[in-house]
Amino acid sequence: MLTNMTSLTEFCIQLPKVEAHAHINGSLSPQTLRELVARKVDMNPELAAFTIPDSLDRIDDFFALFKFIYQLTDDESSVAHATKRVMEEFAADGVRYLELRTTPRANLAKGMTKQSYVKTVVSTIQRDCPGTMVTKLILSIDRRNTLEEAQETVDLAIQFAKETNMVVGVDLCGDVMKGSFLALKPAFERAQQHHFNITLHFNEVKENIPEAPDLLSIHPDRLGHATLLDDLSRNTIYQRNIPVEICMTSNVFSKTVATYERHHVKELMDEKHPFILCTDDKGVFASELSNEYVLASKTFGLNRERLFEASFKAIDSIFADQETKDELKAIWLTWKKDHQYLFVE
Ligand code: 6MZ
Repeated sequence: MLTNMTSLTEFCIQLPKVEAHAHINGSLSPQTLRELVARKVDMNPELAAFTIPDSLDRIDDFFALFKFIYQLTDDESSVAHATKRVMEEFAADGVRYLELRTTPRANLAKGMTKQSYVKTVVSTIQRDCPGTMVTKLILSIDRRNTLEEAQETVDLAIQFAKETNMVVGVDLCGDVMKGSFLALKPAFERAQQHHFNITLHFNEVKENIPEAPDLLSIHPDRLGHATLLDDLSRNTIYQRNIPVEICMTSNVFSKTVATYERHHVKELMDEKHPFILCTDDKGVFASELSNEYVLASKTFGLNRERLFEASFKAIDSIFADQETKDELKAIWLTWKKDHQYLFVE
């Protein structure tokens, strides 16, 4: 009898995958954090004491972690190192198409402007992206930004999209309890006029529900999380077939979803609604993308065929043209043909 000795974990690592929701500074592995600390500990010994907690009481505690992490990526060379490592780790985990996202950040004391921050990320992608993977960039607008700051991010997206073909979208992220989307809406509308795809962190906590109609009013191309859906949001998302970026570990870790079993991806799967399994912040939440597939499999009983299907269908929701999607689909199908033995369970 044909038996398959490949574990589910190994299968999920080998499976070609799309990662579409990964914040650079949240994706720094313990090893990368150690490397970044080592570069700065002489100047700032306090950095050596920092550790990522095992769990968080509330999502608010998550945003506070970046006060530390941002000290490690406060100059261009550290940003380059972080970006390189994040790409290498995703590629080693079987990611074939990566949309990284990051919030342009300045630190004038070290000569870093928002523009040089983005330039550093873009040129690191150009120089160091592993050959097995394509990497694109989404620029994030933080909910705490002023409209002027948000417009500056759109300016950078326009500039770097012209200079390279790398910037494919604009995101709304940041502390879920702060800021207002309406104040930033003109920046997103301008990004759309320049043909950028838009993804918005959506309804992570119940306090976000009242502004959901404003977010949906700009017709986003994808939504991040979409954890708590009131009827209006649910109907709109289903009617417009808006793909959802799903981050199971992130949601359970930061307590916006009670348990894996109760995760809303189940409803999306039942409704055959488009979704992409993603990590969000694989460093903070200690979960590689392959692990998100393992979790989905174990929690909802998905066999290897269904895992392949989830990964394959995700290609339809990436921020790329049809030609790129078709090329990726061909890679996925060839991989499947060559690895049929891995599907025997
Ligand atoms: C909202 C999040 C997030 O941009 O500096 N970020 N925003 N919800 C989430 N879910 C838990 N996870 C990460 O990466 C870090 C930034 O990404 C946003 C936060 O604004 C955080 O400061 P970059 O590379």
